[in-house]
Amino acid sequence: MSDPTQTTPAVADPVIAGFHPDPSICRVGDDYYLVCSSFEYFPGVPVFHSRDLVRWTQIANALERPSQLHLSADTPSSGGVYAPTLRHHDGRFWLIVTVVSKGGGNMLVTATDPAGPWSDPIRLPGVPGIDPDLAWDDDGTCWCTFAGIGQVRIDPRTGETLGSPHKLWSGTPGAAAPEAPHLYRIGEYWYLLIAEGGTERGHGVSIARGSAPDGPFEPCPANPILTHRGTDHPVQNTGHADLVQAPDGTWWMVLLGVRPRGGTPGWHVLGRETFLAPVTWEDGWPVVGALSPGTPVGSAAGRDDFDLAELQAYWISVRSRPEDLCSTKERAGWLTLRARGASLDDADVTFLGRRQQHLEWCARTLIDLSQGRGGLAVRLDERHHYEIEAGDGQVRVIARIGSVRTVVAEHPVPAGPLVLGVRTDESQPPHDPRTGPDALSFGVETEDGGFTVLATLDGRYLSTEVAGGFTGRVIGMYAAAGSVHFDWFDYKPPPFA
Ligand code: 6LW
Repeated sequence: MSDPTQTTPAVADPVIAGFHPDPSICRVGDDYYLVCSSFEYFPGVPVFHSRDLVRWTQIANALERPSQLHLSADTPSSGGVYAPTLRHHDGRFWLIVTVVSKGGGNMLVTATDPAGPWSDPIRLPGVPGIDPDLAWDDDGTCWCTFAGIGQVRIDPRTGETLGSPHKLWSGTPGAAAPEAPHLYRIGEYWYLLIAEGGTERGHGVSIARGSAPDGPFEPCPANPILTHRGTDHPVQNTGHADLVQAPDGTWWMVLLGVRPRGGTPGWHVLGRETFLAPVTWEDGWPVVGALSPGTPVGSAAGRDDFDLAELQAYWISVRSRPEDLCSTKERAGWLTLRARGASLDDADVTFLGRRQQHLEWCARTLIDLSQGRGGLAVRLDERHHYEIEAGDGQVRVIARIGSVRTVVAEHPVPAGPLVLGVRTDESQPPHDPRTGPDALSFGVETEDGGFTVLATLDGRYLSTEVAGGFTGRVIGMYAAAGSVHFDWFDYKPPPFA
């Protein structure tokens, strides 16, 4: 048992903070591009750009049209879009991904500009499983490698499989879940990088090499080449990696990791985030260095006044985003959400949110309830969310934890627009082992700019260790009845005033 009086060491920073797992990276000239999984959210597959591997800007979502991504209403939370691979070949970007949803499966989209537009999907019905990878041989043969670890040749222009899938490698004997394969030609070898041990605390990265893309492969004697299992490192669950070479010849790994906080067993609330590590080579095997210092701030802190006709790329909705239910065009300068589902418990809730990217943060929104009821929510999934909801002259804080749904606080409010807010409770010491990972205070802003807290809730119930699944917290606005208008949404790290 760990010593409960021991406090958690200082955290290391990701390069892309918040729920941005399963990173896949490629470089073209001086430009790096990176994509992540997006699960039940729409649009899907955020695309990032960087020149230095540390500072990343989101430039698109690859799956942003209903013709590219249809997530049926019965797509469970943590179903949907899994583990893309991004490659540049023959003057085009190729993105292959699994959509875990009715009518989904493995598919690929292409673009000449990673900022879009991306093509409609080419389906790959003959590619089984999840985590597909793409690699090309010198003669143009395209190898698709998938979790398990298996492989099949494909024609990426038609989606046809050429021959039957064959088993490639099972990873370290006895290790769970060999997955996330990436195949590379580096020097005289073909390298097969995989994740194993499961995407939880046992996660790690292993590698094998051979002289042909379809094996046989010889495992690295130093496997796993990366894992934080059983260590006191503040970043845990490290795995699901991809390699890239910089223009100066140095090698780098992007990988996912989580930042658990609080007492035992530790809760992480931001989902799996993207980290960076340097790679050197010894005897033809990669050696992964300590995680690089990342950037302390995520991509998109700040205020959105909803003055643009199109929503910014970081906004995501649950499963779909029909324009007649979610638009900045209906009332200029405002976001209008029209209710479909009646609450965040419903699969078809009208919701627009952004990933939580900071450990301490505050979000506020100015809401006009003259035509409906709605609010501000922190969502992990349908069964795990907290929200502050207003309408009919009342404001209430609601907590949904597993099968339990309860109104925690209720208060009358005067008619007219209202500022709703949620913030991490700064009075809670974040590294106190007796507490959860954080505490969230929900309230309303007073006329003089003060903040009246209606309820403070333990953040552990909106963590992956409680809720399960592959995602992280998303903070946003929703409509519960009628039409609800939002003048602005502000999200930022401290100071809150
Ligand atoms: C993904 C698998 C994994 O498909 O988690 O961490 C799964 N690795 O490779 C969901 O992201």
